Amino acid sequence: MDPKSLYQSLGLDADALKDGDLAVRSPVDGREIARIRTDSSDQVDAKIAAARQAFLEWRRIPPPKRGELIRLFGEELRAHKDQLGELVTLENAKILEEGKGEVQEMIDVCDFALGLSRQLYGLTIASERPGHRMMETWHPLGVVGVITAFNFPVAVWSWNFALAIVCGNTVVWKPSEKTPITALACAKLFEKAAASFGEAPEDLLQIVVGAQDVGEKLVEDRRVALLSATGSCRMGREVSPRVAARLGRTLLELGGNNGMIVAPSADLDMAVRAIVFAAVGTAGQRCTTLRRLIVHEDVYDPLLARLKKAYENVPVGNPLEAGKLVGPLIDATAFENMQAALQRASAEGGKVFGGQRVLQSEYPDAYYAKPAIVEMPEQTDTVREETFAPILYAMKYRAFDQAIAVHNDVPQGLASSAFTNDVREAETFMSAEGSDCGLVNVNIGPSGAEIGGAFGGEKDTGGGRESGSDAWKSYMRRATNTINYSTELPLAQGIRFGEDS
Ligand code: UN1
Repeated sequence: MDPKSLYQSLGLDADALKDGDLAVRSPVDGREIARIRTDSSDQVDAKIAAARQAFLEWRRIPPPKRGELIRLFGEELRAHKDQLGELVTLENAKILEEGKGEVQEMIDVCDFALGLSRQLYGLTIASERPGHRMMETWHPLGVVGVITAFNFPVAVWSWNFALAIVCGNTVVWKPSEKTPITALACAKLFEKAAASFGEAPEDLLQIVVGAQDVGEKLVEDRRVALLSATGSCRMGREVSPRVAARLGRTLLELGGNNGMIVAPSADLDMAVRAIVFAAVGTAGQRCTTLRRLIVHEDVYDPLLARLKKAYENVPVGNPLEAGKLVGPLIDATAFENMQAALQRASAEGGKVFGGQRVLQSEYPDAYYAKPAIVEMPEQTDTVREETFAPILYAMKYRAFDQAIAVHNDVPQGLASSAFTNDVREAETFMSAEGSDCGLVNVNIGPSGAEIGGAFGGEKDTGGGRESGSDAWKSYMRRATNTINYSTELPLAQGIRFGEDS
């Protein structure tokens, strides 16, 4: 579909997307596809105020009813899955299959949040005092600020949004300035859902468009009760202390440097498929992308030979065309960073396979690259760094505990996996002495997590958890209630205060 028809099919006013100050280019071919209006400081301020006002109303709506609004939003997403998926591809250049997969991830989290809206359970607690009862109640926080990255322009927002809304919050969303159109399309679909819901206050969702200064407004504003931010470790290091200084809450999803251990007992057919999907999928631009391969010396040569063959044949090209598995990098800077990392790795003794720019004459303003494998003599500083590109560093190991040590010897701690059919190795990898990551997989790759689990990681990855399990608790505040239904007033810890003993 041409961009204009695509915008219209999602309810966007195509003409209004022409006169803004922010030029949006499609990484598919580098062409300008829209001009979006950015928000001034005053506008951001007004949007936060509007979201705060809407919160005062929304928090009164019973959670299962709030779930109904998310159910309706999920229906809009189902009805527009193909169009929104295509817009994701146009704006971010992941292949269509993955663009639609991202929308499916949104639908899944809406279903999850709907169920959750009837399960915001608190504990009841045995009181030490007679005639007393204790319990926990969970209440909404207020305005949740959500800052998202270009690589999952809509799914990661939806994990935050669907949960935040059923928990009774309102949301101010700052999408990446590289992918604002998909955000505006999501807002339109949500508007439709809110219209059929009928009782939603306006301003439950506010979108703020702009660069770092807009994000900083959310960071500094005390009305933003929780700031959920996805991006680089560098960004997290800037954001976290500033929100902490105003004693606000953060939920951080930062960089990953995800590894896989391949043991001698591994099913190599499965391992090859898992590695290729996890390392080259989304052109290596997932935070869960496989970046480090730690292979037992007995299977290293056959595995590497098979991987190189697969890499040679992987179809790189226009992500809107059927049959392509790897689209371009997001922009020139991403390509330059990739080349610089390959050069550094090579200077550190790495043998580079692939990695060169392709399709340059066809797409002079887009950055298609062959995915690269770099065979490293050891884990060097370059390997310890996350480069957001399809580079897979391969290293050998001899003993499993050494493989775990190498695996954990990076600053980040997001996703990890081991391919092994040895139950001792598998269980050790998942034990306290094993992987130090937030996502620890056996016989599947590190990427492509389902929404039902809590998503996030440790160390420089920031410690946040989003999406499934009990991640909803980050979007609520807990009140501990003690109720006295007796006619006495006993004090806890048996204290007697001014009474005759
Ligand atoms: C991200 O790259 O920011 O597990 C999120 C995955 C996807 C989400 C990735 N479900 O790869």
